[in-house]
Amino acid sequence: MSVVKIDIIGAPTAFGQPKLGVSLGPDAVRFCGLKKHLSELGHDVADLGNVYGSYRPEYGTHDIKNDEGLINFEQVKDFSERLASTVEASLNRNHFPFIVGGDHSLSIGSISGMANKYNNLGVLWIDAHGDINNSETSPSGNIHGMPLGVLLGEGSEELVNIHHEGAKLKHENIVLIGVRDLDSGEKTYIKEHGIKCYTMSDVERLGLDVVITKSLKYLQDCDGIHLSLDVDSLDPLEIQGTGTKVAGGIFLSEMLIGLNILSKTELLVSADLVEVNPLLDDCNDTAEKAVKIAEYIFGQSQL
Ligand code: NNH
Ligand code: MN
Ligand code: MN
Ligand code: MN
Repeated sequence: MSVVKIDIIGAPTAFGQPKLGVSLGPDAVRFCGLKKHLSELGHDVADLGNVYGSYRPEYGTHDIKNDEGLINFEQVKDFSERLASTVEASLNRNHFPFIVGGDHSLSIGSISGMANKYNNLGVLWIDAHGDINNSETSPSGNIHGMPLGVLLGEGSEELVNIHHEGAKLKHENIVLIGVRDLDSGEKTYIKEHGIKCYTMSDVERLGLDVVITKSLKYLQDCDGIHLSLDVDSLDPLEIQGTGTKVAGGIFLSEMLIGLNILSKTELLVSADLVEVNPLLDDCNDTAEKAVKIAEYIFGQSQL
């Protein structure tokens, strides 16, 4: 990619899932030299620090369910509003918002913050999971399993209407990559709406580089592309520090080859890197790998 002004935005939320520690993800990634490594690629990098909502994630509150069965609904809503405003302000300065999480519910906020500027935003969702549940289909009540559902206008109206009213994404502008653990309601939803989906078998068959190339072609008429990368897309043999590991994932070497292709498109305008949980990790190894991933998103290559 050409040189960009990257705004690192820490999103230390943990309310979308039950495991403590994921709110430490942004700092764990910073400790591995995120800003320095991205600057070395020639980009102009600012670290905007962390976005905080009115609730502290250190104190587990995982017993608060609203009447739709959503866990920590108020906390997620509050955090999403604040993150959306920070992301929108970054875009208004023509910067590249790079949101480091934090659990994946943060994408409700990050992508909602994109929606005023981009009304035809494409999304690459690299994840072991679909994250396309809603209050009706979710087996858990955990909002980190619902961001795409919310952004497509499904389920809780209050979450759907965050930052501005209505759905922020179109079904035909989403590509799921690396999925291998879908709930039954998610499978039905994906099929019914014809959502583009490269499962882990597709990735194994085609290679991630080909999958990314095809995805970019599919999204070529979008006005921008947002990458949302959940580190649980990677194989648990290589990634310890994340809350919901699923066997049979993408290996880091292959991820970097795929991201190298992605980094070449000028359509890429924003990204989330989520679900790094240092309390589940082995000596901050996952955060180290997250920095490698970030470098490749922003154009690192072996030559
Ligand atoms: N699909 C499950 C749920 O909705 C798990 C989601 N977990 C994730 N998503 N880590 O990326 O509860
Ligand atoms: Mn480096
Ligand atoms: Mn996810
Ligand atoms: Mn996941």
